[in-house]
Amino acid sequence: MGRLCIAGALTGLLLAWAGAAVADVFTVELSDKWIGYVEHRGGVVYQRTDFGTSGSGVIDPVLALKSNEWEIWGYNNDEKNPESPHVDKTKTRSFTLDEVPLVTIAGDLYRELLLDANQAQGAIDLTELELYTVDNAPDITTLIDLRAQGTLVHSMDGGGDDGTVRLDGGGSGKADMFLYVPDAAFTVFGAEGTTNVYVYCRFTGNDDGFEEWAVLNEGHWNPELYDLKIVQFEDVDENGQLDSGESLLPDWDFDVLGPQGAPQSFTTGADGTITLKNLAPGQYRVTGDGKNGWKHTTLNPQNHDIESVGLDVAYFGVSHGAPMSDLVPEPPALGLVALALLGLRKRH
Ligand SMILES: [Ca+2]
Ligand SMILES: [Ca+2]
Ligand SMILES: [Ca+2]
Ligand SMILES: [Ca+2]
Repeated sequence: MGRLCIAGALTGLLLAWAGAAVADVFTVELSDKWIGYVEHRGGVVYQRTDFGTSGSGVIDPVLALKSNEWEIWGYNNDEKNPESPHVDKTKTRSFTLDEVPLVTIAGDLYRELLLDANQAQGAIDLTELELYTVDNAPDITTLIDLRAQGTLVHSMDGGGDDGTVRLDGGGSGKADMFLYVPDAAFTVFGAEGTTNVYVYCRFTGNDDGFEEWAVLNEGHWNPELYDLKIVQFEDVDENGQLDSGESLLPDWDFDVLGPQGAPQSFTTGADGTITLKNLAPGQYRVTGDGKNGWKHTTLNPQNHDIESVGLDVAYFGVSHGAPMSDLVPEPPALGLVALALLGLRKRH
């Protein structure tokens, strides 16, 4: 699935969310290193991360699955979810809302959960995720009871939609995703300390244990959510998309005109990108300066709206050769080829 397809899926998701009755099947590719996060269903944020968990001492597991089966599922409670054969009883327990860290995003409060998936080969899909609150009841032992007695906080699916979040999994000790849920979405019963939180999840494509949900002792929150990332790539096949094998290009200039007024100039770094941090909300007009002997293969300039959260990555493609209107194309300069090769290095 190409990156622009991801954006299309996101757009479809948002349209489906806005329309409420429009059914949609979509996959959010958090396994794609360039996609930092998406906003999903009522302001819930799924953020890709490489956050290290081994030896940090700050991770407190609440639900773990440890099966190697292709499809696995479970939820947390003190009875260790006897209904599911996949639950790791040593790392699964009930927990209450006061244990879930609060973080602030653009002035709004969110609750933070962390997922560390593990996968030997390829990607693993989180196909179902439901969060519930239940008043002072840590021992619900069937999924039917949980869905009947719990107050729904968030579901990836619903309204006829079927969402999937694809993760690369990686090894143990490296988390895959932060989940940020608006604090206002949680129904609090008597007190946060007696409001139990349930996480129900289902994965497919699994080939290796463990999948583990945890809370941190302190909220983590990555401020990159306010950022706009500009990506300059060599669009070899001129299809307007950054495809596998295409290079990221350092030392390309861009002008950015933000809501504050005067345009500013930036140059792509060694990784072929520019990241503008902590932006004020508003519209940003990004113009690629281009270079002699190259032509644009994507829209230039591009307008990007920075809101509280969103998918703020601007892809700019160029390819060798003069614009179509020129009759005599120039051969690529060796220096530019060398720069392009530098851009081949992937970020990790
Ligand atoms: Ca992992
Ligand atoms: Ca689903
Ligand atoms: Ca696994
Ligand atoms: Ca391409």
